[in-house]
Amino acid sequence: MGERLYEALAKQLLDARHYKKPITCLTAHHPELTLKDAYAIQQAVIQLRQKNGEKVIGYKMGLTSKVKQEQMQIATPVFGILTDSMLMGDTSLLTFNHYVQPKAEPEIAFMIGRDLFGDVSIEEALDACEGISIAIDIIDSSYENFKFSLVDIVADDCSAGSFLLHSRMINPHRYDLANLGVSLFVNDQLVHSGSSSNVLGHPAEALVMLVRMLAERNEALRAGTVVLSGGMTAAITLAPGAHISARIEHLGELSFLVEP
Ligand code: OOG
Ligand code: MG
Repeated sequence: MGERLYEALAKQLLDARHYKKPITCLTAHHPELTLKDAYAIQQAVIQLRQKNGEKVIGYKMGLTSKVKQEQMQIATPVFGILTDSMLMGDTSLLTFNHYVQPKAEPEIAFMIGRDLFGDVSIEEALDACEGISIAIDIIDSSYENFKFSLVDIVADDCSAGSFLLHSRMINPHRYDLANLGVSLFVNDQLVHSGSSSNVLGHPAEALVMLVRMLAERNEALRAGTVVLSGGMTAAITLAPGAHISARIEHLGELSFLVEP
């Protein structure tokens, strides 16, 4: 596999998002693609975004909980890369036609205050955090019907669409994060509930796992980046006019409106 093919496939993925025209999975045409190729295509997607002026600000972990793994039928945790254009501002109004097929899921965000590298414990990972907050991951997919294989999802930057962060950061040691109640509401109706323990037994395990995955490429997780834990409930499909809100015990509530 060469750089040229990675870039051509990355362009197809970004065009699908841009023109709101989902494509068939890359692996349907290129069954030979490996997971390593998939991360290289993801890199190419990010490089194209950077050429458009976007800046990398963090990472998202994906498929870190059983509920998400079962919903997507893929049991391997993965990571994607977040850019500044994905961070939703304070308006909390989501423009539906900016997305192909958006969905939302509650997550925990970790704000990294010190570089992390290699094998770290949960305690070391949390010590390196400046703060944590409740987040909502707005996933979107370049693929028809939001259906894909492991290789396809990694190439598509882990379905990164947008994300919301609560402005209130909490000291990561203030509460035991292992078992916080999580709820997701649509128009004030409870749709999904779960626990922070759904993410790998403890949400900071997602951070530990990311640091290990980056170390395999000889990269550190840098201070100043933000990391999303991965969804703690199944995702919900967004429809125009829907009011979505997520609550995590102790961390607060975050909500947005899908433009009618
Ligand atoms: C894959 C992205 C996974 C998560 O939190 O598990 C993800 C998908 O469900 O489209 O963001
Ligand atoms: Mg997610």
